[in-house]
Amino acid sequence: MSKLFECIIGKKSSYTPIWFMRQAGRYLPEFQEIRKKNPDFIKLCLTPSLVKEITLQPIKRFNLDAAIIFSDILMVPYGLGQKVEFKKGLGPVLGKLDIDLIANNQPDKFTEKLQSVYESIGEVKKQSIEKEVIGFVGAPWTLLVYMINQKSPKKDFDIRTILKDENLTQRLLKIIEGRICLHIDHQINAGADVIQIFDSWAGLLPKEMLEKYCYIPNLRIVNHIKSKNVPSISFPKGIGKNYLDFCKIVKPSCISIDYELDPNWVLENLKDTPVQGGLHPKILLKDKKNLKEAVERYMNIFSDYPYIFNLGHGVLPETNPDTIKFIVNLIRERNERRSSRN
Ligand code: 1CP
Repeated sequence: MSKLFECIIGKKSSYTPIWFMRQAGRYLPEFQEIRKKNPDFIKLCLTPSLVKEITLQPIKRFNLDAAIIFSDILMVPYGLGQKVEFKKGLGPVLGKLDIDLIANNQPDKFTEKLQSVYESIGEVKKQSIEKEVIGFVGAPWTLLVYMINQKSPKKDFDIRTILKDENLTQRLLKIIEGRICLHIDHQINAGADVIQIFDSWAGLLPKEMLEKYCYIPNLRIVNHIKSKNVPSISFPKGIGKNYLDFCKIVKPSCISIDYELDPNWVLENLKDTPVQGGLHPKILLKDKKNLKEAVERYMNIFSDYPYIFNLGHGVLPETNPDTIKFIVNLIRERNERRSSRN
C-alpha cells in the first residue's frame, strides 16, 4: 500500500505524501508546447498518448506521490451531449443547455464519447504502477453551475438565475449525479486508485442552501465511491467553517481544505478526517523565505496527523516550476529527518 493511500485511510506516518492540484498543465513549459500544437482542448483530453504524456510530466520532473489524470470536470457535460469549448482568455464556454436532449442521453453513448479518458487511465496505470493514480469528477452543484451558466461563474454570477426553474434544476441534478457515478465507475475500472471530487463553486451557495446543493449531492457521490471500496477526497471550496458540517454529513475519506481556512481551526474541528492541502497558491509566487515558512507552518500543525501536502487550490499558471521542486525538496527532507529519528 502506498503512503498516500495509507494517509487517506487515516494512518499516521512520518512520511507526508505530496502532490499538487492542477499539477499537470498550465505552468509547465513542456505542457505549453503540446498545448500549442493542439488547439482543441477536448480533443487533447481524448488523445490517450498525449494525456499519458501530460499526466506524467509533473511526475517525471518532481517525483510526486500521485498522478492526477489530465482531463477536465467538464468532460461530463461533454459526454452528456452539451457543447463544450475552451477559448483562450475566456476559459470554458458551453453550448445552450437542451434538457430534453440531455435526458435522452444513453449511458452507452456517454461511455463511448469518453472511452479515451478511461483508456488513458489504463495507460498511465501501466506506466507508473508504483504511483497512486487519481481520477476525478466535478460535484453535481459545480457541474450544474457550468451547464446552466454556460461559462465560468467567476464574473457576473447570479444564483437566482441559475435556480429560477426548480423543475429543471432537479431534473438536471439527477441526470448529472447518474453520469458522475458512471464516470467514476469507468475510471475505477480503468485503474484509478482514488477519486477526488471538486466542488469548486460550493462557495457560491448561501449557508441555507448548502445542505440541498452541496452536502447531500456530495454524500451520494461519496457513498457511491465507498460502495466500490475506493477512497475519496472531497474539495468543497469556499464554504468556510461549514467544512465542519460537510465532514459530519458527507464523511469523505479525506478532506481537501482551501486557503481560506485556518489550519489550526481545521486541526481542532475536523480531527476525525484525514486532511489534504491548504497552502495559498499565491504564496508560491513570493520569495523562498516566506514560502518556506508557510510550508513549515502547515507541516508543523499537521505533523502528528494523517496529512497530504497540497495547495488550497490549483497551481497558478504563473508559478515557476522550480518553486514546485523547492517545496517537494522541503517535504522530502523533512520526511527523511523524521524517518531517521524513528
Ligand atoms: O493537474 C491538472 O491540471 C489535471 C487536469 C485538470 C483538472 C483536475 C484540468 C485540466 N482541469 C481540472 C479540474 C477542473 N476544471 C476544475 C476543478 C479544479 C479547480 O477548481 O481548479 C474546474 C473548476 C475546471 C473547469 C475549467 N477547465 C477551468 C476553470 C474555469 C473557471 O471557471 O475559472 C478552466 C480554465 C478549464 C480548462 C483547463 N482544464 C485543465 C487545463 C490544463 C485547462 C486549461 C486549458 C488551456 O490550456 O486552455
